[in-house]
Amino acid sequence: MITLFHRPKSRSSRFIFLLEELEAPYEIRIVTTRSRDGTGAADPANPHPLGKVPAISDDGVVVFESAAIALYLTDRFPKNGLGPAIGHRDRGEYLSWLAYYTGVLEPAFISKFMKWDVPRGTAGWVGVEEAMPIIEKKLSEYPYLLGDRFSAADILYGTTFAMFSQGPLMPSSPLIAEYAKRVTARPANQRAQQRDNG
Ligand SMILES: N[C@@H](CCC(=O)N[C@@H](CS)C(=O)NCC(=O)O)C(=O)O
Repeated sequence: MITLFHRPKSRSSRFIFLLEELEAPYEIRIVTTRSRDGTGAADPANPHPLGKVPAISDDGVVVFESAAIALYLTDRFPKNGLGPAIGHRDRGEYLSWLAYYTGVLEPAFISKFMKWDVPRGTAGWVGVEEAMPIIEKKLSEYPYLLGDRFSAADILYGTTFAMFSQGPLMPSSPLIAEYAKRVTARPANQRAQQRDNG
């Protein structure tokens, strides 16, 4: 049984979406986290070493960091094909998009939000204007990041774009808006939203 350590309307919400897609047995444990305004506190019940969400426990095996959790869960529950297995041709692209999400895309958005210039050649990531076109190129040719196949990578990207595409952090793109809609309209996400409060 998977326990998801979760705070409503946070980065852990999309793991309810993923667990629903996977038809995995899971329970949700709501925890507190620190907030940007300095209020709130890390919850001693949360096994995440930084007190953040998401974290999961699989009968005591703890996994934290969104990309790692996505990979762990799609390997662990392969039935619905949400992640290509080891040896499958799409596996390399899948791992690349998962790592790109946390290693490049999130830092790019935060850099823009903070109005930091990304020191090209020093930072391991790039600015949003450079990070987005490779995603847009893929999605101009295919419905999903792995082509015709929906995967857990789309859950990370699609939910993030659904959140940011209306705001100033992302260049406006009908293609990305359509993709975000395609991902978030899935029935598993509708079920997930109903469970977001626990
Ligand atoms: N790199 C982490 C980021 C997790 C994260 O920052 N989560 C936020 C909620 S959206 C959080 O728990 N913030 C509380 C804190 O920073 O202590 C991941 O992708 O899983």
